[in-house]
Amino acid sequence: MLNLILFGTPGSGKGTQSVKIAEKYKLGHISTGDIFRSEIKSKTELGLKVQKIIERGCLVSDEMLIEILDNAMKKFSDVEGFVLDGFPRTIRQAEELDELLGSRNECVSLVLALDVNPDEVLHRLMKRAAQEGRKDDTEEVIKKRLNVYYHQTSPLIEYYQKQGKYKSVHGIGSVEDIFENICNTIQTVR
Ligand code: B4P
Repeated sequence: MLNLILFGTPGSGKGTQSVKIAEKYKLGHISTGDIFRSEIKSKTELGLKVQKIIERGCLVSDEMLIEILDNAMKKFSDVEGFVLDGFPRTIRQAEELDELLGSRNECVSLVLALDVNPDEVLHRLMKRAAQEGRKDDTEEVIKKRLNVYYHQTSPLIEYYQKQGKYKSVHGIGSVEDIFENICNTIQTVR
């Protein structure tokens, strides 16, 4: 099984590249952000709980996340692994992911980090805000999300470097060129 984590700041291209990776390598694509947006849209109990948190640019609590991930994984059959997009985002989520995969006799194969500078991120997300109107894509909330990333999520870099699983890919350029670099990096663990 190939279990990949797509890692990077908000707006680094995780969602964009994950879709392509899942298709090419026949992986189940799990985007925790997409799951939350769908729950919010359908006004489910979970959606109502997380809406305000997401609109403020904060992280949803770790307690909720692992159950959501476990349920999402169970929905896939006939896949050759998973590409996790937006998960884990804290050390606790990473530890729980290791446990969950361990219980299935699997592990994280590779953490692929998309390296994009904050100015480019802001530019991309402001552009998306104009096109899609996501409530968490205002300048103020984007800055908050970047701040949350540096404080709560970036410690994962060291966590996965210690396991020898962290690889960084240049994340600026055309979607196709970045995808090609990602595929070359994936080949090193296959
Ligand atoms: P996400 O949906 O994961 O939001 P994101 O980090 O902004 O990534 P996204 O996939 O949207 O952007 P992408 O980089 O692909 O999370 C939203 C919120 O949900 C979080 O803030 C949090 O509140 C909550 N949440 C989710 N997971 C959680 C967890 N594990 N724990 C706790 N809370 C959680 O793309 C951005 C833009 O760039 C797109 O418009 C795209 O078209 C563009 N782009 C992509 N590649 C490009 C390129 N090469 N060049 C130019 N533009 C490009």
